[in-house]
Amino acid sequence: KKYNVAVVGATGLVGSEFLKSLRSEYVKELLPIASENSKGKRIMFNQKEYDILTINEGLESKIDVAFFCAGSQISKNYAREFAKKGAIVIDNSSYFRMNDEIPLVVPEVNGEVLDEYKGKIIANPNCSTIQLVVILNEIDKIAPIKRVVVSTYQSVSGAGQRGLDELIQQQENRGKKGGLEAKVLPVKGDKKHYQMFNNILPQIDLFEEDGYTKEEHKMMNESKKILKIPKLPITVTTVRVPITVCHCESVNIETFKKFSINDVRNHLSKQDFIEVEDDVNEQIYPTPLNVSGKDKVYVGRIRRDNSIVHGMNLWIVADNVRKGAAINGLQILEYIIANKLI
Ligand code: 11C
Repeated sequence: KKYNVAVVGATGLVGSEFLKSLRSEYVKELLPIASENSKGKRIMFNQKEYDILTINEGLESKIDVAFFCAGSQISKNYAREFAKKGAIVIDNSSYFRMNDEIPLVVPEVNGEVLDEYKGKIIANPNCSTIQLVVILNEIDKIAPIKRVVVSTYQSVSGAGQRGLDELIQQQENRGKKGGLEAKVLPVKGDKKHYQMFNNILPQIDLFEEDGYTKEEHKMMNESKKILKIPKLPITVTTVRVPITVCHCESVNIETFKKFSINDVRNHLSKQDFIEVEDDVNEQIYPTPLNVSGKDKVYVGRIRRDNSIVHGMNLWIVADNVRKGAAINGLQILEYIIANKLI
């Protein structure tokens, strides 16, 4: 069976990556949708050129499934409209994620929440959450998790095209007058902006009253929802580093019962959506340069935390634009097709 597939935000970082991997075998008609600024642009899919549509033009068409990756405001204004017209909406924004009625899905972790779902909107989690829960879910099967402490090292592509452009411009123009000027990072909507080149910024998104950022709240709240451990003690510090693609995470996990590091490594190695790169004798561990462009979640530096009774440390890396966004959205689409939920 084939479907009419719309991509809302088709010219953006995530939309482009989604179109690169969308398989033509289940696309009847592709509807690439973007803002008025992209009017007149065309995009390639399956060796064919497509005109970009505005969102209102899209709404007039028959759409079976729409992938929204144009930010929260667009999702807020239009996702329900698309759903009302009969489309299943896979939404990459944060807008619906914590809504109790809306499933928040990483298919290899909790795809089954879709099996009985009668609604039309499905939320795709935050990039840094996805790679974390893929690993935590497997650890929890070996030894139930008691507490998690995470520090992230996130690339500028997480801040969208403008964040990515800002780092690249600073790199290229750093010798020139004003070449290091910052207008976007750490976050477009905040009062101050700081140089990203040759720097590290312990702020991703806006601060909330408790001193944590929205990104930190997203990681804590979304992880609890996806793992179905609402009271999981988890604390997170999110940090922007001057690299273009991939998010890295240093993760400390305390468990309720004992485990062997070998069992952890073997179990993770057996999962086809995880790649274990872990041999310190050969200096093998995942890095952003090697993981960029890949679709699995990579893990290394798996070792015991000797400061507590049952604990471990590990290092998780994934391509935030692919597994962290576009590919996870595609996997949701493939899950609903495979399970005849569409
Ligand atoms: C970042 N994780 O790296 C953020 C971007 O909620 O989908 C993802 C924002 C979101 O800046």
